[in-house]
Amino acid sequence: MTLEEQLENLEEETMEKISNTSDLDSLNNIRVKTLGKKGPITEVLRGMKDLAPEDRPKVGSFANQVRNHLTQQIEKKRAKLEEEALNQALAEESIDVTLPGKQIPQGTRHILTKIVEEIEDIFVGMGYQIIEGPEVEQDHYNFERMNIPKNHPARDMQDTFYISDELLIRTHTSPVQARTMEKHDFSKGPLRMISPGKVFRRDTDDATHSHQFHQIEGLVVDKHITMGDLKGTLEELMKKMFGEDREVRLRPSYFPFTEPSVEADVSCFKCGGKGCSVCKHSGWIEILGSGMVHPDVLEMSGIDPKEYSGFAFGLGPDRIAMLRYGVEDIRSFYLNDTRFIDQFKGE
Ligand code: 2NL
Repeated sequence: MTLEEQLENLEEETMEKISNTSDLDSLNNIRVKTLGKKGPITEVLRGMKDLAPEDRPKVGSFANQVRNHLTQQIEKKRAKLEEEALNQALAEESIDVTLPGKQIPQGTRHILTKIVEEIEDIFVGMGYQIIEGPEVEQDHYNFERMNIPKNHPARDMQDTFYISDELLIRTHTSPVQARTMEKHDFSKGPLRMISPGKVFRRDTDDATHSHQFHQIEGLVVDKHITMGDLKGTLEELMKKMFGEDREVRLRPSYFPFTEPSVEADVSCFKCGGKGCSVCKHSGWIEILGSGMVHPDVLEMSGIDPKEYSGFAFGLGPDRIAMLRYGVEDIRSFYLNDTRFIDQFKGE
C-alpha cells in the first residue's frame, strides 16, 4: 500500500469513528490517537525519508490536507456535542415558573400577649406607666415587702419555686411595684403603674391551674386616693374590655397586702346579668382582686401612710382569655399547638 493509500484509509476510518462517537471524552481520544505525536499521520510523515525526494512534497501536502480535514471534522463534532450537552443541562435545570409558590405561614402574636397589650393600652390611656421587673426575685421583695413574713399562712397559698432560701421565681408581680414605690419621687407627681408579666406557683397543672401563668397588677399611690378611685378605675377597665354597659360589684375579701381588700365582679358580658353558663347563672363574673394598699406595705416602701394612700389590684390575663373565648383548659395556652394558637389570628 502506498503512503497515499494508507492516508486515505486512515481518513476514512477516522471519519467513521468521529461520526459514531457520542461523547466528548471519546472524541478527544480519537483526536489524540489519530493526530497526536504517536499517531499514524506523524508515522506516515516520518516514513517519507524512504521516498524519492521529488515525491515528498506531494505526499507531504496530502498528509497535511488529511490532517487539516480531520482536525476540522473533530472540531465540528466537538461543537455539536458541546451544544447538545448544554441543551440537555438547560432542559434538566429548567423550572416551571407557573407552579404555585411554597406557602410560608404568617405568624401572629400569642393571644395572651394580645390581651396583655390591650390592657396596657387602656392603662396608658389613663396615664399609667408600664413597668416590668425580674422573674427571679428576692424573698424580701416577693413576700416580706408584701406583708407576708416568714411563717405567714399566705406563703402556703402561694406554694413557691425556691432557688435558695432567699431567691425564688416570683409568685406575683407585686415585687416590681415594691421596687418602684421605694424609688418613686412623689414631688414629681403620683405613682400610677401596671406591671404585667409571668408568675410561677408550685401548683399541679390541671384544666384550671398552671405552674406558670400571667398577671397584671396595678398600683396608684398619691395623697387622698380612696376606694372610690379604685371602683371608678375598675369600671373604666371593665367597660373598655367587656362593653360600655358593664357594671362592677365589689365584695369584701382578704389579701395580706391590702386593707380593706375586695374581690371585683363584672356583670356578665354574655347575658348582661340575666344568668347564663358563662356566669354560672349568677349574672356576675369574678374578675380580679384588689384593695387599698396596706399601710405597712406603704411604710416598708418608705411612703408615709399618714400622708399617702393607694389602691392596688391584680388580674389574670389567662383567666380573661378563657372567659372571653370559652377556653376550657389553661394548659392550651402553653402547649404551643398551632391549631389552638392560630384560632386567635384575627383577634
Ligand atoms: C389576687 C389579686 C392583688 C394586689 C394584687 C398589690 C400590690 C401592692 C400593694 C398592694 Cl405593691 N397590693 N397588689 C392587691 C390586691 C390583689 O392580686 O388575686 N392576688 C392573689
